[in-house]
Amino acid sequence: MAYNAYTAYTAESAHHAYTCARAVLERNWTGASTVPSRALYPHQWSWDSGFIAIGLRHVSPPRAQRELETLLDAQWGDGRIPHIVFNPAVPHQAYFPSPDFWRSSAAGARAGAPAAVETSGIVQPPIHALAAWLVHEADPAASARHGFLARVYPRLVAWQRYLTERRDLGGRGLASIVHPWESGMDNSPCWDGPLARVEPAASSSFRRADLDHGLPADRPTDLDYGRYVRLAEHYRAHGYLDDHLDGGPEPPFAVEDPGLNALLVAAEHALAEIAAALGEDPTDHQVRAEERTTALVKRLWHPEEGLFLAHDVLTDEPIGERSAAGLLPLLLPGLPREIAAALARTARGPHFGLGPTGPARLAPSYDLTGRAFDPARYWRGPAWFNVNWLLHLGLTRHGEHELAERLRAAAVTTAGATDCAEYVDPFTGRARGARGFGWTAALTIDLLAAPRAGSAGRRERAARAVPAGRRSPDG
Ligand code: 9WN
Repeated sequence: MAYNAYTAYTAESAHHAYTCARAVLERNWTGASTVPSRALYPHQWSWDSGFIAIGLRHVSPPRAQRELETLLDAQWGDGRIPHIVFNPAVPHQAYFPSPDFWRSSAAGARAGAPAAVETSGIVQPPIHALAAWLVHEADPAASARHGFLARVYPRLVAWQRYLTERRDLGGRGLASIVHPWESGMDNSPCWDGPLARVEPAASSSFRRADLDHGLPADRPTDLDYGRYVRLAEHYRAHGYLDDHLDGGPEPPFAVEDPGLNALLVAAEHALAEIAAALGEDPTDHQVRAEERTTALVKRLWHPEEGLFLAHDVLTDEPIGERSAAGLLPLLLPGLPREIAAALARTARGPHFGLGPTGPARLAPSYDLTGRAFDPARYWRGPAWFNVNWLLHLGLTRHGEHELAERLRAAAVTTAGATDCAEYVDPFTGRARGARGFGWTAALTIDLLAAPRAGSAGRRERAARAVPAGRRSPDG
């Protein structure tokens, strides 16, 4: 049977996936947060922690709160949430670029980098407000008793403001990334064009640590790394300031990514929910969510492609590569109905292959027919669980239940069969990258708990999916 013919998983495969995912979450927990991978990524990552908290809430809501608050403790004065928070107990050679590369507390002082902790200087997509809201919803009474939302709300608002004000580099109502890592989809072919203009740092000037743990065929190339290093050095040399609209230097890379901007609008909706739960007026957030949905559609929607495309701010041109990021605006409740329907058609079509007879088991990160497609290499084709989780949520929101259920079933069985791999071949589900990966584990638990279309309420479903007695005593 073709994998995409799955519409459900067996109780046995659900149990196996759950057991494996729980074990990963325990193994990767440091006491204050969760590492994405013990070997490859031994620090705290920003969007990883958001996804991890979304799964942890089913295991232990207090631990999920802690995950997010540890991250927020490293927030900069200008509102940015750094993409890595370094664990000082981990030796520098364990991960590159290490704290002595970023030098955040010194180089980032003018932008408000914290003095007590070392971080990177760039950011990742803003999943955090949605994560905070979902964590709250897992146990609203305990969350209210501990003042969780009241503590995180002002910080999440400052983060939103950083992205919408400091990072609107194109002046078009959208946030820009200044480094490919900020998209979270590091070596997506979408960045090849804008990156080609960046002179790479010599590969002899740095030592990659990722190849100590990952296969070169699964990872970005040395040439990509040279460019990543050059861009980060450039940003660092300017104090990580985002001031080019106020006369500062123009960034050598500035792109509007539909994935990050979709999450930014989803964050505004989540902030509205949080404000209302705190007894505040949510109207401003609701208005901004609407305005940003309009900007996203106006600037990045390409009807002839049936997809949102990234936009190069420096050349003011769309980037003609099809990435799964272009499907993520499905997350937005206010997306016009015909656009949501077109996105679902694109997901089922030849570029993403998710139709009933299509070749893909899970949504690939990049166009199956694209010039740069590679089923093994990182964000150039493999399927990632966070992207598939976001698509599951978006498809469900727009009534595309059949496809959403197929993604859920494929994600759960694939995670269980691969020891929660970092990413997988989109056709075969063969494991790639790290095993025991944090967000794969967490999102598997969340998918097991998510309500099915037309089924009983979420809590009832969650109680059935997450075996009794599995919640931690503190949860
Ligand atoms: C650079 C931690 C992170 C994820 C990213 C993923 C990868 C880092 C790397 O790992 O990026 O940030 O070293 O390759 O691309 O999405 O957050 O899991």
